[in-house]
Amino acid sequence: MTESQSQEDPKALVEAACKAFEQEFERFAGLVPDSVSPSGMLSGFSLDRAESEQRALAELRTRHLGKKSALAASKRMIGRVSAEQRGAFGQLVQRNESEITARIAQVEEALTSHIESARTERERIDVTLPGRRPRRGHLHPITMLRERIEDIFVALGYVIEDGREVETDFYNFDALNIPQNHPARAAQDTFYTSDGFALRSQTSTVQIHAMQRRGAPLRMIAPGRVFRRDTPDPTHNPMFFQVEGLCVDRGISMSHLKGTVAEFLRQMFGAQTVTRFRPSYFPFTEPSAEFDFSCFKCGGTGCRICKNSGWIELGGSGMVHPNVLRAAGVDPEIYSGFAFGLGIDRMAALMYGLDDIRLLFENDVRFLQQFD
Ligand code: FA5
Repeated sequence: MTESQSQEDPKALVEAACKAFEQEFERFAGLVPDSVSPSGMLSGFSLDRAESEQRALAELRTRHLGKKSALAASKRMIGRVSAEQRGAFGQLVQRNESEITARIAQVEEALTSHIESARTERERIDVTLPGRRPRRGHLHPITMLRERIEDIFVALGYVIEDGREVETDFYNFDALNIPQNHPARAAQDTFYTSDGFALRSQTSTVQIHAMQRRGAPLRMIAPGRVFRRDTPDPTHNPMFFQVEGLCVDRGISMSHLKGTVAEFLRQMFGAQTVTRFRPSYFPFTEPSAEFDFSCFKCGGTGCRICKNSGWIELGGSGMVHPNVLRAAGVDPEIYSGFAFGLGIDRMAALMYGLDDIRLLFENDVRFLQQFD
C-alpha cells in the first residue's frame, strides 16, 4: 500500500504496517523467555545460530522502524490528516512504534545475553586441569662430547678457536703444505662451492688462522664441522666433526705431544688408559704419527669394540711442519710445535656403543633422547 493509496484512510496504513511486522516477527517471538518456557527457545541455540538471529533481527528493525519503513511514512502523514482526527492518529502511530520497539528490544536483550554466555562458555578454561608441561630438550651427543673435550683442554691452558667451514685454497691446501697437484685437492676428494672455495676437509685449517691472529707462543683447540666426499657407511659421513689441537712454543718436542695426548685420553677414559703412537704421514706435520689408546671396554685384552686388537685408533698428530709455521708467519728457527686431530663422531660411537655413526644425524628423537 502506497502513501497516496492510503491517504483517505491513514489508519489502514498503520494497521497494514502492524500486520506486516507481526508476520515477520513471529519467528522471533518464541525466543523470549516466558512462563511456559522460562529459558526460551534460545537455550538450544548454538553461538553461530544466535548471532545469525541477531543479524536478522537488526534487519527487521531497519525494515519496520527505519526511515523507509511504513511506520515512518505514517508518521509523515500525521500533519496531513484532518485536524479533528490528527490527535487520535498521532497516538495510534506512536503506540505502534513503541510496541514494535519494545518487542524488538525484548528479543534483542534475550539474544545478547545468550550470545554473551555462549561466548564465555566457549572461552572457558578449566583451571583444575593439569597443565601441559613443555618437553625439555638436551644437548646433542656430539655437543656433549665436544664440551667434555673442551673442558679437559681448557684446564690444560688451551684456548678454544672457532674456524670457518668454507675456506680459500690458501688455508685449505697451500698453507698446510699441500701442493698444487696433491690428490687432496681433487674434486672427487673435496667439496667446492661454485665460486671456487672449498668446504674444509679437516680442522687443521684453523692452525693457520690461529697462528696468524694470535702469533706464537700458542695453545689452542678447534672443534668443528668438516666435509669430505666419503660415501656414507657405518663409520663414514660426508659431514662430521673433528677437534684440532695445536701447541707452538720454544722447544716444543714430540714428548710434549705424547704427554698431552696421553693426559687427555687418561682424563677421558680413565687413569689406566695407555696410549701408543704409530708412524704415519700428513703433509702438514713432520714427523707424523697416528695415535691409539688401550680399549676402554676390555682394557687391552680384546673385545668387540676394539675388534679384538686391544687398541682403538683415534686420530693423527705430529710436529708442525716448518713450512706451515712459515706460511702462518711464525719463525721455525725460534718456534716449534705439535698438532693433533681426531674425529668426534667416531669417538662418540665408541663411547656410546653405536653401530653406525649415521644415527647421529638422522634427527630421530627416539634415538637422541637416550642421551639425556
Ligand atoms: C686428519 O684429518 C688430520 N687433519 C689429523 C691431524 C691433525 C694430523 C693435526 C696431524 C696433525 P684423518 O684424515 O685421519 O686426519 O682424520 C682424523 C679423524 O677424522 C679420523 O681418525 C676419524 O676419526 C675421523 N674421520 C675421517 N673421515 C671421517 C668420515 N668420513 N666420517 C667420520 N669421521 C671421519
